[in-house]
Amino acid sequence: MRVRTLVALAVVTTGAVTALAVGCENKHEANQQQQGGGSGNLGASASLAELMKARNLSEADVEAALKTYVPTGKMDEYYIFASGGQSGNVDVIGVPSMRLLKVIGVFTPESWQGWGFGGDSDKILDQGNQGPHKIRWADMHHPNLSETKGDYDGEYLFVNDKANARVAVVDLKDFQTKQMVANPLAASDHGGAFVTPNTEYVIETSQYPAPLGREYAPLGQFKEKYRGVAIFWKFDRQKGRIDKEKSWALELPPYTQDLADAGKLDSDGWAYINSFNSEMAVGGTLEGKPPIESGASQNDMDYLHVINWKKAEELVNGGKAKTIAGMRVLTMDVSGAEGVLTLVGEPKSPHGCDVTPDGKHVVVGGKLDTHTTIYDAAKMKQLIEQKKFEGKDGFGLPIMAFKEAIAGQVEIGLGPLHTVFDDKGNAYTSVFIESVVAKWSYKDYKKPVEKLKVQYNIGHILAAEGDTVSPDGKYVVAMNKMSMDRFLPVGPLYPQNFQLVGIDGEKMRLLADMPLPNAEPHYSQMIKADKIKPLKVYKVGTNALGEADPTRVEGGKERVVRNGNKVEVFMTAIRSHFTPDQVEVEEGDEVTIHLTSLETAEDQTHGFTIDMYNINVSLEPGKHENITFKADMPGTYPMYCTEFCSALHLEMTGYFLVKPKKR
Ligand code: RUQ
Ligand code: CUA
Repeated sequence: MRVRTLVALAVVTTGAVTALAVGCENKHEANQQQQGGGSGNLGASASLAELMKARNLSEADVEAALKTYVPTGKMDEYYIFASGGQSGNVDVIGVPSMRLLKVIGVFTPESWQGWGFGGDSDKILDQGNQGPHKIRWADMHHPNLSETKGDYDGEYLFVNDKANARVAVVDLKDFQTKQMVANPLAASDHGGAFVTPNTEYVIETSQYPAPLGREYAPLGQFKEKYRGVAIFWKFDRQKGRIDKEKSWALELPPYTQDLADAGKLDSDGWAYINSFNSEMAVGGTLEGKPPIESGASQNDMDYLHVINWKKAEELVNGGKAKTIAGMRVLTMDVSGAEGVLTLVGEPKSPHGCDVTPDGKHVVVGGKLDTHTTIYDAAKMKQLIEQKKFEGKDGFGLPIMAFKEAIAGQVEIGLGPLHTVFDDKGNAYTSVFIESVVAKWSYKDYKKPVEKLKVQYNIGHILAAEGDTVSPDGKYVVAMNKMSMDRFLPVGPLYPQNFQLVGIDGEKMRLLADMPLPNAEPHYSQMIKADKIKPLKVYKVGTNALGEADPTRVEGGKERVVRNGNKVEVFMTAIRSHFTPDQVEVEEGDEVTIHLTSLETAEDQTHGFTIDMYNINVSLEPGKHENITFKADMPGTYPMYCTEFCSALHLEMTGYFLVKPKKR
């Protein structure tokens, strides 16, 4: 409305309106712009109308632009942490500008950050190796921010890798990955990473069933040998690391577990995991059997897994678990009998599993169902306490009656998936097939009050602090799988499309499109910017783990130490030289360069590479790196700084000489 008036007025020309329209707080400046406009007495207001005409912009476009434009020198209000999908890394985006601020190297080497090219980050990437395989990619699905009392605290980010069953910990003090844990039990995961309300645990649930510990078993033994599993990774907040020793797991039936969420407030202590393919179809298309997708869609109901994790923790710590592949696992016979693991039906091929901000309900979508189903956490707790079940599944797990466990169902549309929440009791569900965001009230379970078309095939959705105990409202982002006619064509592989939606007005408003050229985002989270307090510089000598490195180098103490065929180079970097700048070793030597940046000024980054040795590290101010490699190629190799750090950046260089062995 404001803009409608504004644009109308703009044509009539008033300085004040111009000032508003150009986002300029200084009226005097705006008036000057008018005078310098060169269009006689038309003024900038008329120019705005002309500009709109020339660029074919509607009033709604102008309003959207004004709502999302962040002028130079001003900051965004929120951060989005988006999963980079198959890129294996995290995208950090500012809202409302939808500008990409950073890509955090996590599972995949990323050379700008020197992530995975010879420095200490290699050791972190190696923590994620599985068996003999150095895995260097990921199918990242669900970033989850650390929480305190169910609210984002801005300290850590956890992410999962669906393809190789791993979880990583990113420290938001420096936006760097600090740890990776490889799942010892499952070969794929999906229901993770989800944190409990005080980040006691990071939950990682398997996706495709397989024998625990990844043993071999023929598909004919699916029911007997194949299993799902949920790992509860214990997070040590003091250390900022997952403590593998204190972590444990729950054996699950071989249904395909999908998404998960932890209870909060009223439902704290509980976790919910949905599943599909309770038919346990395994395909066999060449043998004339139905393909998995149709075999998996026979039953009307799959199962929501309702987990009392506080009780499970007690049982595990009381010695009731069995050790499999080095992990304590509570088996189904114990967890079924003790009320730790209970099932309840959920409509066919569910997806999305989202606990409401008050912790009272769990919302589940359905890929092949038109409803969202709203489960009542308190009712389910009561049914479990009173052991009121309608039967057992094929693994002896108790099943609650669907009708008694739910609070209601809402007819949403075709293919409801994920749900997020605002501060007014509204839920926003991504509706894949219909390509809409459906807004509905999770208080009265009526039909959607509004649907907004998005472009196209929205998979995931996020809202400002939308899965905490106190969502902010304001923004929703539709994460769309397809973007056919939205961006300049770039060949047959299209970008994904993030669409920012304003939800503070009466109606939802589409505000901006952002192409995501960096693979398919799944889950993402949006956090208020002032909750994140990153370092500006490191304390000189800090390594990739965030510790004062024992081999950090002081200025003036640079040296080369030889011990047999082991050569240690203690090197420093400061504008605009490396000391030493000549290093000569013998072919076959094992070389370690301990390299400290002595810089203490903000944004004074250097890079360091030795040509042809696949070595590249990033030296943010104060950073220390340890680079170990074998000097196996005799020759003369320039080493140089890869970041344009000063006027003498090109001179920030030296030689690494490898003297050939006598033959
Ligand atoms: S979440 S299949 Cu809906 Cu991992 Cu993307
Ligand atoms: Cu240091 Cu360029």
